[in-house]
Amino acid sequence: MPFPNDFVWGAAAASYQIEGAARADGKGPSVWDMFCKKAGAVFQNHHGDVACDHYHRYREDVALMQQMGLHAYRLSISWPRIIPQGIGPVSSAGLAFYDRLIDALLAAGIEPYVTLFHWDLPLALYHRGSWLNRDSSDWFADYTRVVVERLSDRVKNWMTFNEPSIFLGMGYQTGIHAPGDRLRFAELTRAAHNILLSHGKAVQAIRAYTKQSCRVGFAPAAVGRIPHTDSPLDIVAAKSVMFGSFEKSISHNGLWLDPVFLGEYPKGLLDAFGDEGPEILDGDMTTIGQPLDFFGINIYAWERVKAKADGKSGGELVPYPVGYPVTALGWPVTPDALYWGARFFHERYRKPIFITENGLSLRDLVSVDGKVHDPQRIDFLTRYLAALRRASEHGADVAGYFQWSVMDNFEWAQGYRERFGLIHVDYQTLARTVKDSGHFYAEIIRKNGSNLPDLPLSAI
Ligand code: IFM
Repeated sequence: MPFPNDFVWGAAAASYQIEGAARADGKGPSVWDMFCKKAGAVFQNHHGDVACDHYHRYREDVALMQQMGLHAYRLSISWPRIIPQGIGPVSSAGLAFYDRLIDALLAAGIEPYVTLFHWDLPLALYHRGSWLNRDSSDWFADYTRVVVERLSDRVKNWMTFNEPSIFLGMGYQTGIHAPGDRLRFAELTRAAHNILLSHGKAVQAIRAYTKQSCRVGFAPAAVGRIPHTDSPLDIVAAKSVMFGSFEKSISHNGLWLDPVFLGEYPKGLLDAFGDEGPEILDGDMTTIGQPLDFFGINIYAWERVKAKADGKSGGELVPYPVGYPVTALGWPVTPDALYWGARFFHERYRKPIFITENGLSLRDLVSVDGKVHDPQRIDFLTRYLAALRRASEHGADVAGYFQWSVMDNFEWAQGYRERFGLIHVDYQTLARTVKDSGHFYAEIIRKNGSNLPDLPLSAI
């Protein structure tokens, strides 16, 4: 069976990872501009000052997207490009860039899917306490209003946050990402609650200021588990790890997904937090639980679990065997994560599912024939998309897929070492080359996935 006729085939990227032009046209600094200046914080001290120079080369990039036949492009807006100090004066030059980009996309027949926050917090707001400050939700709602007032005559699909559990965990708990903090647990739950409030207020702002009917979603990462077999016991074990088994962790799905889609934190999670949980004021959960139109989810590598031998709830980890395929980053290749992810999240939250990110890093290079041969990415796409199609056949409402990433880019603390793109970028010359996988993806799009092999789950 093919994908649904209106299935959205897309690719994604994010502002700091590709735009460059870090100080152009009055853009303010972000926490990432600051973090990259700390010696040793990023691989070989790489930074996003130039990145792919998408800010100046967006026309060429949009033309390549069009050649690949993308239906949609998921971009993020740089908050400090729009409001250099995070609050206060708005930069018309910053808004004008996104005007140009969106106009170019629409002229190429590509639908923009806009994420409002993909990690480049204005540095000035970090100095005001960032997400620890409850006012952050008003700052974010105000920024959202400015963007929506300007772009919503053309943008019909919005997402608030990208992977809040990751930017909070890596930026404020382990300090591996910007801003490089290591907060106490109670501060982390306070920040999480403020991020969720920011999400809710942004959804309200989008609905209040949009100039046309639009769809609003969220693009979290999630804790995901693949059942070791499709036996009911292993399936229950996987779900129990994902949605029950509460522990004192800021990654738990109960912290990020249940409040947004079900309007409450699970009691078991608040119990696990004890007196280190967030302060919840009257009305907060209603604000956070604003109705959404779709469930976006970023899925890469998931662990595998089986039912516990003693029959207790939760699951037992089944390690991947020696020699199991991994990407350049060492992430296991686990295509059936797309199958179970689409099914589990659809069953629990009852919203159309968009895979808002999925992809892999490889050590790609331009060969002597001038092409970029990346058979492993082709194999990855084949397996993951075959699994996603099976989820759709088995009843999950799968509405779209965004490959991460449309082009090689700045992979945060890993700098430019990791190449995730369908398009290769030469960081010396900034030349772009569509990889073999980009041509392959174009063919999948053209055929709406009917050229994918019919792989049984066990063979994926
Ligand atoms: O590059 C990142 C992206 O910014 C967020 N999701 C995961 C990708 C690969 O690590």
